[in-house]
Amino acid sequence: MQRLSSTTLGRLPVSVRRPRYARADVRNGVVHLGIGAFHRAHQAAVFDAALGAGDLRWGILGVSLRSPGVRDQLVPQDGLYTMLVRDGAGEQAQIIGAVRDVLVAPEDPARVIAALAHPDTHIVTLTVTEKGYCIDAATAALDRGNADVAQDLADLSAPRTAPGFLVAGLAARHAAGLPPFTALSCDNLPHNGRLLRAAVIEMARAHDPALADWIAQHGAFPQSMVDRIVPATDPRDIATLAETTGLQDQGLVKTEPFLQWVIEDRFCGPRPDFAAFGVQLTDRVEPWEDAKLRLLNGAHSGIAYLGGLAGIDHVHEFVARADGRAFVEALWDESAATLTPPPGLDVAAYRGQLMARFTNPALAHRTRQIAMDGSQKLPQRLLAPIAIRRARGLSVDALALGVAAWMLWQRGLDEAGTPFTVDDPLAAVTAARLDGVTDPAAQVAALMAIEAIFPRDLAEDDALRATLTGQVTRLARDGALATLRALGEAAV
Ligand code: NAI
Ligand code: CS2
Repeated sequence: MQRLSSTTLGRLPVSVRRPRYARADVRNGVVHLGIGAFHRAHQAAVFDAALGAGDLRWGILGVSLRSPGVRDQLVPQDGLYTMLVRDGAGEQAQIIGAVRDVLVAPEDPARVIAALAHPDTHIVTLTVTEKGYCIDAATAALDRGNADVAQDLADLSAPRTAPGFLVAGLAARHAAGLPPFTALSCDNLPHNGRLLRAAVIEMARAHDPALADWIAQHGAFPQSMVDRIVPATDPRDIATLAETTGLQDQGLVKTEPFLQWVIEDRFCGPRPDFAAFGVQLTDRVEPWEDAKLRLLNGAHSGIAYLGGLAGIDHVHEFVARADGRAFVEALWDESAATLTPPPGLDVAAYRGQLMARFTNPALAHRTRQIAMDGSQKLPQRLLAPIAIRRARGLSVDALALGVAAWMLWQRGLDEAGTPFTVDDPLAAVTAARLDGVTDPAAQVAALMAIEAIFPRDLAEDDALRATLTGQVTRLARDGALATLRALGEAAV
């Protein structure tokens, strides 16, 4: 079967929306690091809208810092792919034309640096996952134990990390007398812009203090809150689309109608008229970030570990259960009390909207996908609200149950006894801590002592340790579903 491409595009059914702008005239104003599914269904859709409105500066050069997978999906298709927007009732297909090329950094790092240093490049967006920022959570500085970071600190001729590439690109711009680009983090990290800025300046300072000062003075690293649920594409999604269109699209992404992007309006160069495409520009992103990370993502992580242990494969199946919904609502009651909602956010309405989004069966969002990289996600999603509540003497039963389920998950065994690989950059650390430890109290203590995950206040909190030990004991003995039921009964 033929692939989707510029030459086959015309064969698609008329119902499929497609680029109406002259792709040949588009310039690459954006370099994107980490071209996974999320970028293609979120930022790329917004830049595509800017192109569609006639501002042809915002084509995207995608970069994979790791594998060639997305390049091999998109380049034979001239960068074109389908964005399938699904709610329970139906599906809308749109061809996104904003991505014009994809580079694989390890194959040709010099080309990536040249792209970053190109005069047309104004914005560098990133979705490199939480671990891609290479920050040691315990010190808030670059993780010098990471071999790729050590390599980039020593030599930037062929960078390996996202901060390394940004510094190499900025150094080339500085040398050429060009202004810096705006580096715009789109990962689910609190203060993502501030973290990225600190990582880049630390990396630059190791090479050239004058460069670090130039970046600090002239560069821009806006915070941004990003939201759209984009589950990993399933091969069956590709097969089903091919049956209806007659073309194979290996770059397909599927998502929900909802899209939110809140950006701190601090760019050091040109940007699209974001507000015209539904993006919120503000001077305070943190309250939006906190609400999203603690409510949406906090619930997601709780669902992922409890559901994963119980053999519930998808988010919508978890919230279809009365006890699953009750758990999510209990977690939200706890987390919502820790928020200072931004003007314009009605938390009750937001919660209702989130539950409706979780219920969307057409997304088939896998609990296993969300369970990945828990060590990087727990702090901002569950531990931050726990710390606030503990400091105020408030209960943390639902939030802690999410953490307890994560603790059991580290054993790599679900309740049916099926082993799985714990997919996490700290998996070897958690495995070593749990090695030979069978007593729940000792397991909880061993995991709470990991400084890169648990802040000291929490690690030394005896009452929290007791709560977690009780929950781990119960989860291991009765299973996740019975534990959830008990939580619901206790709340009545
Ligand atoms: P994905 O698995 O499709 O893509 C992940 C990308 O990150 C790939 O390009 C991969 O090569 C790169 N990457 C992974 N580890 C890296 C590292 N250590 N250094 C550099 N690059 C690395 O995942 P997806 O769905 O695109 O999500 C990526 C990130 O986007 C998430 O971690 C999250 O922070 C953010 N996000 C995702 C949402 C979603 O629903 N999928 C929604 C909101 C934010
Ligand atoms: C999810 C998020 O994979 C995960 O950890 O919680 O990627 C979630 O889908 C997005 O943040 C929604 O915006």
